[in-house]
Amino acid sequence: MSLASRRVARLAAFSLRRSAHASTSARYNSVNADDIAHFSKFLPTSTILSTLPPQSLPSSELSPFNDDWMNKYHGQSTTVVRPRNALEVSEVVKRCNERGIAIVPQGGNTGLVGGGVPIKDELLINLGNMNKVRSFDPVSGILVADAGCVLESLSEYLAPHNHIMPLDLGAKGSCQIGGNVSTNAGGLRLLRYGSLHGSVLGLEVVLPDGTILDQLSTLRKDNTGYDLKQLFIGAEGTLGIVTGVSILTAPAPQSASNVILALPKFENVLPLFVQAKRQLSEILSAFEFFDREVYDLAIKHGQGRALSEEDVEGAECFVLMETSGGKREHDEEKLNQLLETLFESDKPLINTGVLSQSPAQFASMWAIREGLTEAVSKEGKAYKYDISVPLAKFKEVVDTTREHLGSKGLLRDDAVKHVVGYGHVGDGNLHLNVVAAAYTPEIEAALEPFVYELVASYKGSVSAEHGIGVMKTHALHYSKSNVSIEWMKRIKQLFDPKGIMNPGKVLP
Ligand code: FAD
Ligand code: 2HG
Ligand code: ZN
Repeated sequence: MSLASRRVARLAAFSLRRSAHASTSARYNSVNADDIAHFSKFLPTSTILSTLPPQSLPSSELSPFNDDWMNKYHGQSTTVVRPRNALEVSEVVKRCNERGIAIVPQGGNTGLVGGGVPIKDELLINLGNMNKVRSFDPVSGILVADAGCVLESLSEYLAPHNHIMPLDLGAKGSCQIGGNVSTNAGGLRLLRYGSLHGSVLGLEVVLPDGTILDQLSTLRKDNTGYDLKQLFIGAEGTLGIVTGVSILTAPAPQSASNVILALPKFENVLPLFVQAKRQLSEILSAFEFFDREVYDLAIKHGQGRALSEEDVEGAECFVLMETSGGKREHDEEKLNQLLETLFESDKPLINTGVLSQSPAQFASMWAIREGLTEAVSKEGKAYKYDISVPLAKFKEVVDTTREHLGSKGLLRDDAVKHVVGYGHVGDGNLHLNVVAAAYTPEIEAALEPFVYELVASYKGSVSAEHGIGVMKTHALHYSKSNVSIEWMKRIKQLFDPKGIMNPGKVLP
């Protein structure tokens, strides 16, 4: 593509985004005082927050709901409702459907693609008040919970029952299971327990006309026709509001260890992964990668305890490897054997390795990896590219992006401060983060579509696990064919003919 035609394509994408925003406000009605009065008939006053009369709250009180986690996307919603059960959600949605009011379903508001905050003044339906465990069967391990349960609180609920959630992520203290399902969140345990498309057994969903679709099955096997729940997993609130989740949890491992390995060069990550899989087989439960620059940011911003100078010297990148299994002696023996092989090799893949010696050290080593997102956001404004590319290309993507920004003269303290990479090697998922002093159109224009074209050249995905939200609607076509997008639109039209459910998100 010539430079001129690339520029035209970029302008077209930009104007598409603008027109999507413009039409969002034109097509929908705003919430008014009559709507608030209507909601007050079945919702307690404490569950309605509004800048409209009679409450007339200052808009700052709605900021935690209108502004996203990165402080990158800002809605102007006047009203947030926080229903306590599916019936209340249904009543709110029925009203919105009749009146043509657009809705944004919201969980813990930790999403990283702007999907959980309004574009304009859509009604926010926050699920935080739906936070009860409905049932847990210790024999099958099947948990049924309200969608607003915070992920970490579900893990705490399961601990005395010797079970764990099949997913874990750095945002666990705020994100909700309904938000996890709606983004099809991946996270740190996907290597072991697979994706939510496998572990979610059933859902309860309020559809855009207010109908409650009860598919809250607790069956592991159910081949009775189309599996509708799969459509809502990863739909980012565009097809309905998830109010209940049935999920298969896992027996808690009897032993777990982790080790941070320091590597002299990125090229060693892949042979190390192959070796780890071969020697650890069933006990390998995580294999996470982070480069040196982002490790330094984590330590600078107080995420986990720094490794010793000796351990990090000469390291280009790190791998955090976790093992978990059923018998401590057996697991330790396997891990020790792997470490011996690595250290005794003629051409060692690693410089050093730090093996956790206590539960506190185990947690601190995970804190480094889990704290990378927070460290990056403390350092500056992050442009986040959550991509699937072949493992061998992880470093090339980071380096090529850095060089490209350099060629535009943007690698300066007052523009782009860092270009870093980390992610889930076991899942082929790289988090390319470009950390800038501020979000500016100049940096965005340098990054997009550049990064998306790079990903497409590797036949990768522009969203491995965070979703599309509002950030990537214009980039969907890099990873989905026209036919796929057309059928996605038809499905959206079928469920939500008035287009009230999270407009401007996912679909271009
Ligand atoms: P929100 O941010 O509130 O919403 C996200 C999307 O889901 C929005 O489109 C919203 O409309 C929709 N939604 C929310 N709840 C519902 C519902 N009940 N019904 C219908 N739609 C709904 N993601 C990963 O995949 N892996 C990670 O490892 C990971 N780590 C993270 C670490 C940090 C520090 C942070 C800040 C984020 C991380 N994320 C990660 C992204 C994010 O946490 C996940 O996407 C999470 O699943 C979002 O849950 P939430 O409840 O905060 O949803
Ligand atoms: C992670 O793996 C999350 O830590 C967040 O998915 C990634 O900060 C990011 O870009
Ligand atoms: Zn991730």
